[in-house]
Amino acid sequence: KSFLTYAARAKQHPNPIARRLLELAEEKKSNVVVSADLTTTKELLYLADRLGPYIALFKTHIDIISDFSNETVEGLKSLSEKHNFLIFEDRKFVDIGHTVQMQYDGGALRISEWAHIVNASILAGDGIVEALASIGTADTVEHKGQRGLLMLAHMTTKGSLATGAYTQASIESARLHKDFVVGFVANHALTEVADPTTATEDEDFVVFTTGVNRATKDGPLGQQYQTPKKAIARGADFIISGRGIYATENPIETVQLYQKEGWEAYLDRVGGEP
Ligand code: UP6
Repeated sequence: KSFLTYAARAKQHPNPIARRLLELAEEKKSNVVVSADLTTTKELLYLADRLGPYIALFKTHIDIISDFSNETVEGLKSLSEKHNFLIFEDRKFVDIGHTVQMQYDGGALRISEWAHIVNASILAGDGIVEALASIGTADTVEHKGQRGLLMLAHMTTKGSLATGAYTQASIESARLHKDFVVGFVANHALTEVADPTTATEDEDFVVFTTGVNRATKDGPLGQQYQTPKKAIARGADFIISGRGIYATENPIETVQLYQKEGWEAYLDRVGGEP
């Protein structure tokens, strides 16, 4: 769990994408990530345009878009520039290295071309990170090595097996690839399972917490929620919320509430003035 400000962390972070994200969080006073689980290009881009000013990161599940095309990609890219947010494709890569390379680079969805951040599970071992890093850190014209990875260290659902040795392996793998791994998708800060004897001083993994909802009631199909305030108190640096924001009557008002609550909880943690 970090008690430093985003600005202080941005200055010393070794990872270029982490630096950009921490800088823009400070600039926009937002640690909100909207999980845009919508199924058409029009809805996706409309949400990104309306909520863009209030968020740090826009999370997609691009394979649920029924009419994915070049327009989807160009729209996301231009809205990311217009509103200064980064894009996180929640692809949860999990296959062997050779396969994930093809899924990440090219294919129908061209994820490496437009997603600043993707995530992966350590289920298949550390080779997956090496495989994705060989694409994400490549100096191609499209992204000039400006890509980052999050390790899916926990899951929010009831009965999740992403615990114990699995979570520990996610941390160890992250440590081996600091130039590419930005941090973790985790329900809380991971220092309690990290081995402090191997943690180095320059280590600063960014924690992203899903399952954030101001209504504490858990969702259907095993989804479990915590409030923005609680998530940040437990070590989240960025809070990820989907239905809690986009499925409300007025998503702009709602995202502003999440922004305010998330920012105040962050200030409480770092001991800053509002
Ligand atoms: N997500 C979780 N839990 C995890 C990992 N990822 O909920 O452990 C993702 C889901 C969804 C979003 O794939 O896109 O976060 C949660 O949406 P919600 O806020 O509408 O429940």
